[in-house]
Order: sequence, then structure tokens, then C-alpha cells
Amino acid sequence: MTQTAPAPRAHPAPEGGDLRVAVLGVGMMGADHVRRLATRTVGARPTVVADAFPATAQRVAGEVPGVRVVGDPLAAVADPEVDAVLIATPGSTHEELVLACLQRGLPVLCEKPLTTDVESSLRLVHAERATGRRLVQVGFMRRYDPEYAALRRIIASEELGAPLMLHCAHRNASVPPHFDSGMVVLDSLVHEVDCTRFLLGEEVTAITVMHPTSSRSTAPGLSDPTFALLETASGRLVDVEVFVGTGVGYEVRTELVAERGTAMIGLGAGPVVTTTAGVRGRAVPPDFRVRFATAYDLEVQAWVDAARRGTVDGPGTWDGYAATAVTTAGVEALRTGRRTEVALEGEAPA
Ligand code: ISE
Repeated sequence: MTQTAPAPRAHPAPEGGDLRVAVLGVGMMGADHVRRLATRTVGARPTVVADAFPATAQRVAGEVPGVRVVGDPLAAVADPEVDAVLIATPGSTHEELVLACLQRGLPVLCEKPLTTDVESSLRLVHAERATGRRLVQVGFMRRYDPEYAALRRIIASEELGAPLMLHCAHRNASVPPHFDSGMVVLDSLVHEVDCTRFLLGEEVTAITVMHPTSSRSTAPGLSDPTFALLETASGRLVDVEVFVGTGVGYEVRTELVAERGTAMIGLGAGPVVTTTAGVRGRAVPPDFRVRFATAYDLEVQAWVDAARRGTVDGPGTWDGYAATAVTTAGVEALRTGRRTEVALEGEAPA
């Protein structure tokens, strides 16, 4: 759905050595990526970190020998000891940072969402295309999760016949205090939008977003849970419950309903009884770093391997743009209470 033929980069890493990576934004996710690059990724190492909070940058840099703090993220992109950039800053900063990487011809792994509005995402699609190469991978890590990959293989094998619907649940124990209802759509639901495109291989053409009665423990200013209905180009339906303040743990489930059977991922087998004690005795992961640890490892390793070959082969700017187009329509659907259609401009890469 997304691949373009990349022009190989002449010197992806200095003399075939480790790819030297700048990590921009070292909050919860960025700090996790710094540790991953330092200890679990082959062929890459973090060299530079930048963060809006200097003390956070110092603390994270202090954990890994050889990592320097650079105050300004744009200076980090321009740093001579940087061959590739991992962006984990808030989505509103992504456009400027990705553009700076494109201008330097650096491979980028940009955490999702690509950007927080559709115009800037589309600008990045065009800016990357203007370079004539693929340089940007978007951090839709679920594509690297063994369970999602297995579900995709089940669909591709047609063992269960054609896919008809997906039922998805996306539950966080808690989110930071600044998380509002728009962020639920742009930052959390965006994963299910990408999974829908990844699993079903088609675009989302309309979205409806509703709020059922909120949990009594919901933070002021946030409506939680949220229910979304995605419609795809061929008429399939995907329902998604996003509940970001369950207080329980991290639960991400996807159930495929197909012509001759169903398949669910994200659970142990058997009756579903979930409490803080776990699912049938199985521990509920506390957050996405634990639940998707393998996916993040595989994602970053795939990005590094491709960057060292002078290319990118994971989800790209088109995927980021397509997902943002749906979630920004979702924010509008939430505001108006109406089903909102999504139209993409231009063509997906062949
Ligand atoms: C967070 O940014 C993530 O990407 C997590 O996967 C998601 O579950 C969470 O809701 C987001 O805030």
C-alpha cells in the first residue's frame, strides 16, 4: 500500500559503522527508544538527545555513555555526529523537525501521529516525494507486533474467508493530565485507523465518533470512553472503543469477523475476566512500552536496517497522512456529532 522505490543513500552510516541516532523528545517514549537503541538495536547507537525540558534530557543522556544533550532539536538534526533521527516530541512539532531531516537527507523514524492536522501531513508527503527518496518511517509499531502480523497472515491466507468487520478495544490505565478528547482521537485512535488500513488493505472513507456515559473517574475536560465507527472503501465496518482511564492496565484487542470464522488477538484464550489482578491469572501489561516491547524492538531494528541500506520500508508519510486525514475528520465528527467523510488527495505510492 505504501512502498516507493527508494534511491539508495550513498553513505547511510559512516564507513559502515553504527548509525548515529539523535532522539528528539525524551519523555516516556523517547527515553524508552534511547535505551532500546543503546542496548537492543544492532547497527545503531544514540549519540544526541534533545528535549524541551533540559533536566529530562540531562537525566536520559546520563543513563547512556556517549550520549550528548543538544539544547535545540534543529541543532541536533544538523549535528555532524547524527546520521538518522528518531522523533518522539509532541505531534504538533513534527512537521518542522521532519522537514529539517528531509533537507539534510537523513532517515527519520517519526512517532505517530505524523502530524496533528491533515494539511501538514500532506505537506510532508510532498516534501518527501520532492527528495526523490523514502526517508520517513512513521511509528505505527503495531505493524511489527507478532500478533498483528499473524492476524494479517490469517486474512491474507483466506482461511476464514473474506474479512467483514473488526471489533477493537484500546484501553490505557491512565493518560497524562493534558490529554483531552481530541487527543484520544489524534493520538490513541490513530493506531486503530492504521491497523484497519494495515489489516484490511484499504482506506477508511468515513468516521463517526461518540461518547457514551463517562466513567465517574474520568478527569475533568475529558470524555472517556470514546466509541468510533470507521467505514472502509469496500463497505466494511470497524468499531473501536478507546478507554484511556480504566485504572486497570494496558489492553489492546482486535477481533476479526470473517465469512467463516473469527480471530481475536490481545488475549489469553478463554473467558475474558479482566481486573487489576489480570486476565485469567495472566498479568495485564501496565502500559504500551511493555505490551508492545517486541513490536518497538522490531520496528526500530527494521528502521535501522533499512536506513543502513539507504532506504525505508515501513509505514511512511502516505500512511501517516491517511491516518491523520481520518483522525482529523474524527475530531470534526466528535465536534458535530455527525458522520464525517474522508477524502484523500493524490495517490498512494505504488
Ligand atoms: C500513546 O501515545 C500511544 O501511542 C499508545 O500506544 C496509546 O495506547 C496511547 O493511548 C497513546 O497516548
